[in-house]
Amino acid sequence: MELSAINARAYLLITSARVVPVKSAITYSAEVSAAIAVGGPIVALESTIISHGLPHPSNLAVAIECEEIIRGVGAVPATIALLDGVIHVGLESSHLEAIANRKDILKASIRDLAIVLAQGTSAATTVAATAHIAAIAGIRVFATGGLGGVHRGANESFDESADLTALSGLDMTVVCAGVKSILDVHATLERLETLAISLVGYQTHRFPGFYLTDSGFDLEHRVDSADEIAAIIKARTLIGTQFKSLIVANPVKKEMAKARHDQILATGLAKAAHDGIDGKAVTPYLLEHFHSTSHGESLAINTEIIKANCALAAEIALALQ
Ligand code: PSU
Ligand code: MN
Repeated sequence: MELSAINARAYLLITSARVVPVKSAITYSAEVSAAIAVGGPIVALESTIISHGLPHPSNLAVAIECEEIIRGVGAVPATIALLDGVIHVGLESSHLEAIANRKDILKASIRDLAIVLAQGTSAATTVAATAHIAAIAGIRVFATGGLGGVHRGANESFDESADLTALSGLDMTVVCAGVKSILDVHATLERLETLAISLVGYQTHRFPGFYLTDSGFDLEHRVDSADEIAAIIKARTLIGTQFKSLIVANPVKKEMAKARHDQILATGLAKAAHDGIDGKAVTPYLLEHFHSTSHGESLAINTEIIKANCALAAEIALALQ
């Protein structure tokens, strides 16, 4: 048996020893189950970016385009979400429409998954929850826009995304454009180090800042090709560090003007504080502020980011074959 299959199984056993399946196991889309059957390349995609990260109605078009890009490279997209109490790995078009359009879609992190399942409700999955489900399904490559991280003022609010702790315990390679500047980037980098999450820059030595190609922080490691990343993923299993995720930071090509970015961010943070936005509402609130204030510029950049990350993740999944 291949090592990755053993790892996926071990993870499933640990999980099932503690959690009693409530309503159903995972439901796979036709193309994902076909790919699993032959061990083909699969890329996991999160759904919170669709329901809570991108404005309606562009969200559905972007989600469809991302899946098409992955297919174009020769891999299979597996967008993950919970619909009416069922875990889906790979969404058929009606499911994708439901996530993009329905008003009752919750934002689920790992701790919410069992509750959503048991109560038969519907939720999009964050990076943390998506990576958790993808790992159970044996998928090891995941594309997203930006990771969650340590929020500004976290020394008082304690607001640190569960994305970080989740990724510190999963065999996953996550392609992202760094973390958004809405966060405390320096603190996030420190937490990634503490949590032993590997971090490489794709064709860069600088940590990307989502809307900006450079967040202002150096990266120790740079890679230049999908093959190089695949070699790192394989080396992880040799040294037993595969259960700490690998983050591939892929900077956006055409960034937002820095002054404009900083101004929108400052007004967004002030508005969020004034409106008393707290907890899991903070990230969607600030993203929405960027989208409405920049008159489409942040949406265009966000779209470019996720498309580029999907393409690179698909290349990595292929290189792992
Ligand atoms: N970054 C984006 N768009 C998003 C998110 C992050 O560019 O929609 C979402 C992801 O699903 C991520 C989540 O896992 O926000 C983090 O939320 P929180 O800060 O509440 O953990
Ligand atoms: Mn939070």
